[in-house]
Amino acid sequence: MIVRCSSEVAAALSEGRPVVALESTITSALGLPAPYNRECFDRVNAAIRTEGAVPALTGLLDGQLIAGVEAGEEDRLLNATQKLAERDLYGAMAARLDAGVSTVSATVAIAHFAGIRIFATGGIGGVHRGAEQSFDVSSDLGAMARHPVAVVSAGAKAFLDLAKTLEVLETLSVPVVGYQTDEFPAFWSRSSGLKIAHRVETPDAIAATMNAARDSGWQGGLLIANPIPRADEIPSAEIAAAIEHGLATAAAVGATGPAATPRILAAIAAATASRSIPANLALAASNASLAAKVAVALSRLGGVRN
Ligand code: PSU
Ligand code: MN
Repeated sequence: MIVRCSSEVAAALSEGRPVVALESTITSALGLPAPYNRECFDRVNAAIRTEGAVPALTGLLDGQLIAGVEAGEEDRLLNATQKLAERDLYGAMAARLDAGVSTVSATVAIAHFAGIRIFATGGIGGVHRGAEQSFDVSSDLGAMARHPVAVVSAGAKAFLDLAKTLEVLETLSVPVVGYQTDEFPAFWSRSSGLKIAHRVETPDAIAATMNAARDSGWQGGLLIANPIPRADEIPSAEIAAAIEHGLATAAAVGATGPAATPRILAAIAAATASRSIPANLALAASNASLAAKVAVALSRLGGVRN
């Protein structure tokens, strides 16, 4: 197999026990400032284990794609500074890159190759505002259409153009499933005003939807939209000013392409006096917990592998 699974992840997969893939960008300094990146990693892992599933941190070490870390490898990924989208993986493997962190697009690819069906993140990348000029559309969207992995996310980051993001997901035929919501969540806020068609109430219903897609021959993934817990949300009016500031800061320093998302996130954290960070940690833990419940349901239904 092209992916090196940790011994724990390999054993769980071969025995049909629940596994949840994780990206490593959000738990690096590109996603959250230290020490919150580690706190995020610890909380997400704990949330998955509490539900009885095994976390599989993805990324690249010594030129190898990995799913699950052995002792000592965790720090190498938390401290890595090279962001790898799906298309960056193959050059990094050939060049035997020391360490690189996986984005959502890279993670759905690695999870697919490893046979893991579900993945928890914070928020996916999507269509950037002004994409009609810049053409900046995250490869996360296309990757979700090409790899049979369900992504649990608190919607897409609210500094993106959420309406256009939903339009592109429709074009790509990626099913969007609202977990106990009729609305596409806006990452730090539960509400975006944008409706999604398919709503489910339970992790079992998510697993059933995934199995229906797989058994019908759909070769791509699904997006599971899980709003941030009520107690942790930042109302959209409050975050709106910080988002404008974040976008302006990134534009002023010329951060475009892959550099845009990390720069915007850092500026929003600064503009909210770090209030965006606990919200980010809470939604990541909540997504991990839901993904683990779905993994447990898949395991019970006998469909843990893709
Ligand atoms: N969500 C976060 N923090 C992040 C990201 C998402 O809260 O750092 C990362 C994810 O790895 C996502 C990536 O896949 O940003 C999207 O980057 P881009 O817009 O360059 O495709
Ligand atoms: Mn981009």
